[in-house]
Amino acid sequence: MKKTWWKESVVYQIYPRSFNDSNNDGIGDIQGVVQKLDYIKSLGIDVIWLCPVYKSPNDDNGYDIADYRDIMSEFGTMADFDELLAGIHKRDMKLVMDLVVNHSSDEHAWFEESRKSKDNPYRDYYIWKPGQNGGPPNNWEAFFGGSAWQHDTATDEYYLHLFTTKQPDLNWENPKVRAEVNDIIKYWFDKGVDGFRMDVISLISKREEYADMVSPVFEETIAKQYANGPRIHEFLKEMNREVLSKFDIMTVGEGPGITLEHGLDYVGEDRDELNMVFHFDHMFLDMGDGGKFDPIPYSLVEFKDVFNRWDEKLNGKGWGSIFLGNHDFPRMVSRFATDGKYREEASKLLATLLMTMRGTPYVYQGDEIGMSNVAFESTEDYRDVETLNYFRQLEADGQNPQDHIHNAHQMGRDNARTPIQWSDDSNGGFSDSEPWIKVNPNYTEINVASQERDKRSVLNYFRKMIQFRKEHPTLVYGDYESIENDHKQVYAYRRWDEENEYLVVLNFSDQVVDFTPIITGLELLAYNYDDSTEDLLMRPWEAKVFRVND
Ligand code: TEU
Ligand code: CA
Repeated sequence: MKKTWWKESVVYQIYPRSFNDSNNDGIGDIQGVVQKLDYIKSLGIDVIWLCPVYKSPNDDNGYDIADYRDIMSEFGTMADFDELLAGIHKRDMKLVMDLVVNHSSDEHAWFEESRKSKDNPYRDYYIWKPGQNGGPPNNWEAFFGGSAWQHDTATDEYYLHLFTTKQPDLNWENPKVRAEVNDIIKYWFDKGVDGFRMDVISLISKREEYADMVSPVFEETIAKQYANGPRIHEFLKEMNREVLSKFDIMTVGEGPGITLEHGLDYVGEDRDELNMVFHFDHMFLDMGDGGKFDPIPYSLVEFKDVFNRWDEKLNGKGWGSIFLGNHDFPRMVSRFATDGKYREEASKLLATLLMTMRGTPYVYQGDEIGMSNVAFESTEDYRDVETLNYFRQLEADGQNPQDHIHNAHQMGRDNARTPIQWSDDSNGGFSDSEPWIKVNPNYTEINVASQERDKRSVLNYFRKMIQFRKEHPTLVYGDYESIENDHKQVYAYRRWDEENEYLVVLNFSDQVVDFTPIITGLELLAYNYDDSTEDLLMRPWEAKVFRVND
């Protein structure tokens, strides 16, 4: 595979609203990130992915953009942004922005024009349809509940919004829209930005027949009717040709519906589309037919299968991204491991996984200190529009949302959006004022300051493993093969090239497991307990990385 910087990088994702508040108004901001650049650098991070900081009315925390060339006033100014970018580059890191162009805000000037009249020059920037039988044009549902169509009185037509009513979908069939998007991308590249994470890019090409949803399972509707539309690859190739290919940047497309079947179409090295995608195969394992708030159990074997199948599919042909959490999902340690007695060991085990797989690792803010899910007592404490819509829907169905709050505890997006726990000061050192969302009460126990002082902390283990990946390039480019696939507690895999071979053994359980693979000549290089031995009697959530000598 071609060698390039973004394959060798470790990415750190910042959700700015929850990262660090520099002016004590309770909301994280750009200067808050500037203040922490040395901290991020100290982790060994190469690339920062910054979630949206553009002007936005914040219906979906910045994923509803009102001006693609301006900064959200709560976050600061363009001068703050320029300072941030310079500070990142000065430290030899790169900055990737979020590109949210499946939809804009309904407060974007384009939409304000578009809704005025049927012959407005911006009408075709969005997707408008007449109603049918006194209702919406079809039965499509939005990701966050309710119809995906909103009636607008000015012209008595409906507009499509796959997310909230304040996130109207852009009409990519219109070449003017595509040219606008290319201009936006170019604007940020000209400023020196190093790439884009592309929000729900899998959804931009619509199936023009707008046929009714047939499956009661939303995940199937996404895959068959919303995602991977007929012109998606034409659009991405055009974007690549017009702008992406002219800069030394990285791209990672996010996408519900990007399954194994479609992955390579987006990232194949011969495709000239995107560098990487975030697929959701492991992120949807614990979701039942009713979606995220209908959680179901899953097994380690299924989890391993996802990674195995994707690695095999991309092998030699395209590059993967390795992530276990982001701002849309629960905390990785609570979800894929355990946040009980073994929370620290488990966080370190997941760090070991992230840094030893093939593909670019993405670390979500706070995971480097082992932050865990939060269980707010009251529905009033929740802020995320998806969770709030879920509560509203329950109420509309005659139920008491409070009786279902455990689903928000387990699956809600706010789990990942509580403020970063910098210290045991009030509000976790995030802000002097009351934060926009409550701090996880465990900040007195889990915080950056105390972990800085403890050389055995999760934080220092993350640093060590990031360093470890860099010292062993075989972990970046080498082959991957999982062994003992049917083992229910242990995830073990080999990584190798012509010169080196490694074996990674991860005990995903609360039990001691006697794991005896057929491999000999093992030399222990890294481990997550304070001391360790070469044997494979794996303690709970123990992780070991060996060199395999022949
Ligand atoms: O997320 C897209 C997406 O598919 C998520 O909505 C995810 O499926 C959901 O959280 C799981 O229930 C992106 C952004 O990451 C998210 O924050 C935005 O809300 C969304 O797009 C709309 O822009
Ligand atoms: Ca602030």
